[in-house]
Amino acid sequence: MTLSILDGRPELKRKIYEVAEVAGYLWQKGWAERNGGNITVNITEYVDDAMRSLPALSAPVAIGLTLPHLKGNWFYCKGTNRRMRDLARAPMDNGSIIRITDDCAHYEIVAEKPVKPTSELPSHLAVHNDFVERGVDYKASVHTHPIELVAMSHTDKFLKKDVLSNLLWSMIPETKAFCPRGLGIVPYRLPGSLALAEATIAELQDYDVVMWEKHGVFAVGPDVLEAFDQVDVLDKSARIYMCARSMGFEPDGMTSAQMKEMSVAFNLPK
Ligand code: 2HA
Ligand code: ZN
Repeated sequence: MTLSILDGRPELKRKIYEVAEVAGYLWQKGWAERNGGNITVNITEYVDDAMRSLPALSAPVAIGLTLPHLKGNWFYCKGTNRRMRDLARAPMDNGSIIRITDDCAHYEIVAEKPVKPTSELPSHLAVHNDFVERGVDYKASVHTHPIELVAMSHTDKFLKKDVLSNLLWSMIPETKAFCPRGLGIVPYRLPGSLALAEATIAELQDYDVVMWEKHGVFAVGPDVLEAFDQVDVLDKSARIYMCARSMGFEPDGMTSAQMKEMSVAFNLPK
C-alpha cells in the first residue's frame, strides 16, 4: 500500500475527514448536484517541516489576486469538476493540498495527486486572506447550492438588506441562536469571478453566511462542520416557510418581541 501524506498526521487527517463528512451531507441534502459547491480549509497549523520540504506536483498557478496575508499558508481544497459525493468517499482523490507561493499570487499543488482546485478559488482564498489580516480564527469556507434558500433568492423582495434574515430567524428560535449574524446578500455575479470574491468579502464583515443571488450560499466558520451547521439551520427555516406557504397561508413568524427576547437571553449580537 502506498503511503499517504495523512499517515502519521492524525490532526491533519481529522481535518480533511471533516471535509469528507460535510461533503457527504451536502450530497445527501441534494445541495451538491454534479460538481456543485466547493470547500476550502486553512490547514497551515498542521503543516510540519517534512511537508514544507515536499516538492510541488504542479507548476505555480496564478490565483488572479495577490493575497499578502496568505504567505506560507496551506489549504485543502475540493478539486474543480469533482463531485462532493466522491470527495465524501475519497478526499485525497477529489481534492488536494496546496500552498501559496512567496509572491502571494500563485499556488502550487503539493499533495496527494495533481487535482486542480475549485473554480471558486479566488473567492475562497480572498476570504481566508481577509481572516488572517483581521485576526479572525476562522479556517473553513463552504460554498453550496441549498435548494430552498436559492429559491428564496429569486425574488427582489427577499434581497433587500436583512429581510430574509429576519424572516428566517422568525421561523424557529434555533435559527437566530445558531446563525446569530444572519444571512447577508451578494447580488448576482459571474461564478468564479473576482467581482464575486470582492462582494463576498465585503458582506462577510457582517455575516457568517452570505447568499449568492440565484446561485448558492457561502458560509464560513472556525471549522467546516460549524460552517455547514449555519447553512443547515437557515435552510431548515426556509423549508418551514415553504411548508406553511404550501399549506396555503403566510406564516406569522415569531414576533419582534419574541426575537428580541432571544437576543437578550442568549446574548446574541443582533
Ligand atoms: O464548483 O458550485 O460555483 C462548482 C460551483 C461553482
Ligand atoms: Zn456554485
